[in-house]
Amino acid sequence: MASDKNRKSDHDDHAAGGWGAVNAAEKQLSRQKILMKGNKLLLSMNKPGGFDCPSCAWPDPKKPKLAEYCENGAKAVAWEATKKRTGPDFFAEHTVTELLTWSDFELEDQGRLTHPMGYNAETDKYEAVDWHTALSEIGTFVREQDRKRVELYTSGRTSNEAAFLWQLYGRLIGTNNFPDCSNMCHETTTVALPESIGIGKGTVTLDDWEHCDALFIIGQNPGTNSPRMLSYLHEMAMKGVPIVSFNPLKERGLVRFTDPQSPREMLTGKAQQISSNYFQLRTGGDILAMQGICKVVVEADDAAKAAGRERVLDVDFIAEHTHGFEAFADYVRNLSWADIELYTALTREQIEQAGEIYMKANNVICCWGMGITQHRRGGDALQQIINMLLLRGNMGKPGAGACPIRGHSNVQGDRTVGIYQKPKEPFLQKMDEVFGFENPREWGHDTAECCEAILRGDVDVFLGMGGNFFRAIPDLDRVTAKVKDIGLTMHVGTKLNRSHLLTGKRAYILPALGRTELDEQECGKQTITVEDSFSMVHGSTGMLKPASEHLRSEPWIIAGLAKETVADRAPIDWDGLVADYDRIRDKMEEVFPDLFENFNERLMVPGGFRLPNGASERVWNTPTGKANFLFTPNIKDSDDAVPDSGHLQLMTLRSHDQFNTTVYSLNDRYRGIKDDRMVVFMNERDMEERGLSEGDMIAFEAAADDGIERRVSGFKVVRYDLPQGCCGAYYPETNPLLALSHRDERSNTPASKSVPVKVVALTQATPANTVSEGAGPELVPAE
Ligand SMILES: Nc1nc2c(c(=O)[nH]1)N[C@H]1C(S)=C(S)[C@@H](COP(=O)(O)OP(=O)(O)OC[C@H]3O[C@@H](n4cnc5c(=O)[nH]c(N)nc54)[C@H](O)[C@@H]3O)O[C@H]1N2
Ligand SMILES: Nc1nc2c(c(=O)[nH]1)N[C@H]1C(S)=C(S)[C@@H](COP(=O)(O)OP(=O)(O)OC[C@H]3O[C@@H](n4cnc5c(=O)[nH]c(N)nc54)[C@H](O)[C@@H]3O)O[C@H]1N2
Ligand SMILES: [Mo]
Repeated sequence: MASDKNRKSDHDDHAAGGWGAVNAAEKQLSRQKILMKGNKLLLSMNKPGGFDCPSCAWPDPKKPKLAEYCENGAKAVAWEATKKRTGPDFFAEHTVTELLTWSDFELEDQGRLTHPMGYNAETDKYEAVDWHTALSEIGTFVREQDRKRVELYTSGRTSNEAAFLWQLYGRLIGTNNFPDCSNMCHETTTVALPESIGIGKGTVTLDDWEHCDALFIIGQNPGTNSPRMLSYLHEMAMKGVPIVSFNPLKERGLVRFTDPQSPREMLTGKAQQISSNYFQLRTGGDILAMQGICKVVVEADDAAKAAGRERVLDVDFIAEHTHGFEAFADYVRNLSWADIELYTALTREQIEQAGEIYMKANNVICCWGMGITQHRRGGDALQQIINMLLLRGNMGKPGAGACPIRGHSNVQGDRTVGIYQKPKEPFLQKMDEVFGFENPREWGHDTAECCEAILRGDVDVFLGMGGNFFRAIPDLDRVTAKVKDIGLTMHVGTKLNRSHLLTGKRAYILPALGRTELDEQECGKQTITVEDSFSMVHGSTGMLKPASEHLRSEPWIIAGLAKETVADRAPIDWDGLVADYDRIRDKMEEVFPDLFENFNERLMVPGGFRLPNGASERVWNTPTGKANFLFTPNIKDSDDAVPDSGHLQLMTLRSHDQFNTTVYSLNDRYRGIKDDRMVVFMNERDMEERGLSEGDMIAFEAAADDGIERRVSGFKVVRYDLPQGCCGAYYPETNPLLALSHRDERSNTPASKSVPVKVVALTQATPANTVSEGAGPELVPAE
């Protein structure tokens, strides 16, 4: 048997948080040469007048604690505030071809970008260019292209102000091609939730969290991805509020947590149990798990009704506020327990237990994340969560509701202010009116469609506002092989990443100010705004000296591009808008009068102001005028998540030490992994069936139905506690395995949590520290 150094040993089960979290945060800060003690920077995070944490989209409380940040927020800030620099000297030393052999971690670890850079194909190197040259070369090129062959990508750290200008710029070019990170993330929510309740956003606020008496967390890993949520979970658990988790993996933060902000727990080493019930279901089993709970509730109500006891369903709510109840109730009554057990890998008793907790509670909140949205039938799964809530009127009353936990700190806001490939007519009319030009009406591309256009050779310009598109997308190898055919690629970023190195015929990297940095424009210090997962909008003001004098803010860069590309298409005072962001917000208020009334006055309200949210007031903006019980009468999950199908369902996961494609270190502390990202988490029986032992090396072969071979190699087997039929490995190393066509039926969101794969044993062991590349060293398949 090969080395078992990555083995998740059974006693390696410390609580989440605690000193481990403090030490890890400190280590990252010192790695980036930032002092932790009394650090003013961290203390200003998530406070009125301070800056919004660039990491996740968890809301800020009205009365923040002295230190309102978490381990991973501290890492994100350290990452941005690093003293390391990636300047022209660095680029002079390395060709792009050479840099492409570096790992994601090594690239970003070079530090902050300092100068605008243009690619020189002859030397295969990036060279410094001045801003004026860069902007005018890009602008001149863009204006000469067919507008339908221009793509504008947005990543979710972009502020409302920048995103609003970005969509204006794109529409002035004449396109609605706005692929967006959200298209790989919560797009499922954005599309499927309105069908149910008339709005694509969550319905709860932090106040509701304080009044809820049972919480369901489905397919979301707060301990790593929104650690500030853990303090709330901790408080609820201490009060005895049941917390019910549905997740194939026993995620540490959902099991036990030591609150680093509690001196008692830190001193005594005591940890609070978080989940009262943990259901390790099969990937993609959520549709039937939720329907199983609904079956329990409906049948309990049938019995109560027959016996003349108090009803279990909220019959008044169902009658007044919902549509489609009878059909749904009949459907779940007729589901067989054998099917439910087969598809969920849970027992009838477990589902009944969850149902009992649900029925006992008066106010229930359901949270969900990527474990729900990233499936072929993700939208269906989400609608079953809503059905469950509707049965007992858990929507639009204090302490209850739907709570999708968004990813990037402003991904929700970007969509609110117009980053959308399918804009609605009233919005376009307002845009026409306010900016004095005819906005394009034809729908544009989302991320999947943009990738398809690249594959067809139909893209001439790719403009990236943040993010790492060519690393985050599905079908990675196929799409990235085509980037060289694109006429021009441009990325606005803060650190060097792989997307910057996958160059079109011309290529530019434009360095931007980060969230933590002081943004000085003609009229003084500027504030930007963001919207969190709870639809709260608030200001964020950077405070650090910028990493380089050549950095520019995203609004400044967009205005610069617009002046060079589309100055003649509408009478817009770009310089005036950038001189004072209040003027950008005034324009946003004109375009969205219902959302942003008195925007500039309200942006500094502690905790932010809330955007209107119909469903939370039981106003249902759906075609029926009611909340809809929706389901697809098809029991077979199109993800084929049944055992014995010969392949496994691969979940592509985040480690505790990464932010999407940004890798902070090769460790995943909560899952017991050290110094390696090329691992696969497998069930013991699945290992046995394939003759695999811990430490063996494997390759993944995708089992897609389009006849195209997709393979990545060099993953080390780790025995792990997860249901048979599923396995897990890290994203983005596994992204070449995802067929573009393997996506949520409604929203095109890549089904990254149920990738059908064959696991092929390799004969020879590799060194432990395989670089975190898509394809590791190629080994010979075992006979
Ligand atoms: N530190 C850190 N914070 C982050 C990020 C980061 O990478 N690092 N990313 C940000 C972004 S953009 C996003 S979208 C969020 C992502 O945050 P999450 O929504 O938590 O996303 P993931 O970690 O991808 O996966 C969520 C969980 O789903 C479980 N899961 C997988 N398949 C299934 C399934 O079929 N059913 C169920 N019930 N569960 C399943 C996995 O085991 C995992 O625990 O976090 C944001 N915050
Ligand atoms: N297989 C698989 N694929 C996935 C996922 C998965 O779970 N599995 N998750 C998907 C999800 S949920 C998402 S959201 C996407 C993420 O996709 P992206 O949003 O495209 O990727 P990030 O890794 O968040 O982007 C990191 C880069 O952003 C830049 N950056 C950071 N801060 C700033 C800033 O302030 N301004 C600017 N201009 N640039 C900045 C830096 O250069 C950094 O390298 O990936 C998706 N892809
Ligand atoms: Mo995301």
